[in-house]
Amino acid sequence: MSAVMTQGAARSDALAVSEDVVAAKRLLLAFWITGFCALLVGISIGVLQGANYAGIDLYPYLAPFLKTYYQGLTLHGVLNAFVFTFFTISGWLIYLPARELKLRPNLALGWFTYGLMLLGTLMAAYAMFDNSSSVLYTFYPPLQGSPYFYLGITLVVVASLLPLIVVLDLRARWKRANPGQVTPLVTFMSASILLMWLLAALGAASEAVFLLDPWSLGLTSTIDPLLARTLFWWTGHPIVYYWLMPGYISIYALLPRQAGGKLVSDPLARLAFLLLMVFSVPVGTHHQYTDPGIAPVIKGVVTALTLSVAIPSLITAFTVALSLEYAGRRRGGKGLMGWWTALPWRDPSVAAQVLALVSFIFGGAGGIVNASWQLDNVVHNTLWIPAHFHLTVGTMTTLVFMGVSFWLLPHLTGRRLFAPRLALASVWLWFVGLMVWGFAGHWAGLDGVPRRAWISALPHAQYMRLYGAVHGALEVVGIGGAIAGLGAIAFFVCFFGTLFGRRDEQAMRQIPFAQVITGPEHSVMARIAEPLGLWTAVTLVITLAVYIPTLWPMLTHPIHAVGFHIW
Ligand code: HAS
Ligand code: CU
Repeated sequence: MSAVMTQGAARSDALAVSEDVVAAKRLLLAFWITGFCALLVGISIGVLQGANYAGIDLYPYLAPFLKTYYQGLTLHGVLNAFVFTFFTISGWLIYLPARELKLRPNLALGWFTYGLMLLGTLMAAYAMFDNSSSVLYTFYPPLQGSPYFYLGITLVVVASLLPLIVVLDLRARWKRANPGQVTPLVTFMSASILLMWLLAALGAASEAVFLLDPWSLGLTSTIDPLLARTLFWWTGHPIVYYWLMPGYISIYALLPRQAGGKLVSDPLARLAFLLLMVFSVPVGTHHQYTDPGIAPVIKGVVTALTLSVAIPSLITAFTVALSLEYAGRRRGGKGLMGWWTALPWRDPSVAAQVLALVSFIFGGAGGIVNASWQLDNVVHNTLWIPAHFHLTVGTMTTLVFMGVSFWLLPHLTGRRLFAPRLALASVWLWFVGLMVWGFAGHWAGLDGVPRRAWISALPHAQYMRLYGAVHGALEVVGIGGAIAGLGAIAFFVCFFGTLFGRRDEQAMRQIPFAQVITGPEHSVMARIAEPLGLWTAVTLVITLAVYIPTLWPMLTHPIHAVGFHIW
């Protein structure tokens, strides 16, 4: 399919020289290892969060490293949701298109991206570990953190935009050599993710540069919390698709091959990515249904647009399910569900990704509840919301990338996957742990247990008076977190065991680019999706049409709040 190299590509461009491949692999490995090291620290703290809800306060034992639950929660959110994702996704989105097109990526820019991201991460980490910036991963003002935190996050976001230049350059070179042809699928997907992310990042980048950075440096004395929140969510919603879609690349373009089949439709995959791009950027204010100062008509429009975002995921559900069914039947599966059991469940990489899809059915269903303005009033700011996002970013992003690691690390290092059975156990433990925590968290949320609350620090009698009725569900939250924690330990044993394990060139797997049943060659859909610049402009227009009336009253009636440090 799209992995076919062009005859006409300039010789100097071709990635045929194995040194270039080695250099590209080294770059991705650096991104991947750094991202997973952040995840390791982030997950370790996650177990404490689960215990907190079960009524067990472990923080007093962790002084002086961690002083409060809120410091732990800030580290947990920032390391998992930003650092892990930004590093792994940036490396992934540079490497895969380069290999698909067989072109040399701009490695200097790739390493510059890595360096800038690392610098930003170290600055933010310093500010989180010294407890000067326990402002949680949404950093809502007027909670105030140190300049290191905001400037660090600013650098990380700026760095995450640079892979766009690398991918657009690869695509342009390929198109020059292949006039009139549509972009190969993985490169199309990577470019659309990064273009969407460019528009998405405008919100948080403006919040950082115009509001948070000058305020934390003392150049301004007050801040507008509503304006800051709105700019944050401009980015904060589409960022979830920036986390989701790189996993979708694996689900669409690699998993069918790993499962023993083919992707049923390349044009449908393009349609899904196009819709995700167009619908995801304008809808950030669905995180602000309960905020004052946003007109009800805007909240209504955003509800409709948000529900539209589910369409590309439903397209994904059916396209991917059919591709998996095709794989299962080729492997001899018979009857209504025989294909399901015939999938290669012993392959930890396949199992991880299919289990991630299963959990995403529940994560996505919860998202549709959140999107519905009236229903969101019941669940907003309760434990339901973290339950929702542990069944989305905690699985569709994290579990898919865990599964990818099982072929990617041998591919990058030439070392054999360490303890494949333990790897399989790790993905099951992660899946079961997060499903248990997810169900119990949804339940406790419906019973009104707040999110982000240090409830285990309450005197026991008060804890029981407030949460006694739902204590059973809260204990299950803690148990789910502990099971997932065991899965993480098993996973990291395999991860580092592979990195430092036995060299085995035989184990060095190829990238499993899948073949397709229906390709893009004669597809009208593929042609419609191809002008990504045009679709970026359309998305910008829709985004501005929603955000200009949202932001205008805020800009003309500013709020001046002084900052405060707590915890
Ligand atoms: Fe969300 C809050 C709405 C998807 C992450 N979301 C959050 C937060 C995070 C997050 C982190 O409208 C909390 C932010 C905070 O801290 O305050 N979300 C949605 C909707 C979707 C959605 C409509 N969210 C995600 C994804 C995330 C993510 C993806 C991360 C990666 N979310 C909201 C809303 C809020 C929210 C409100 C604010 C709530 C509030 O009150 O604060 C949709 O995109 C979901 C569509 C998905 C589906 C599922 C499709 C199923 C598939 C699997 C198929 C299975 C197969 C296997 C093929 C409709 C693709 C075969 C199996 C067989 C058995 C055959
Ligand atoms: Cu959202």
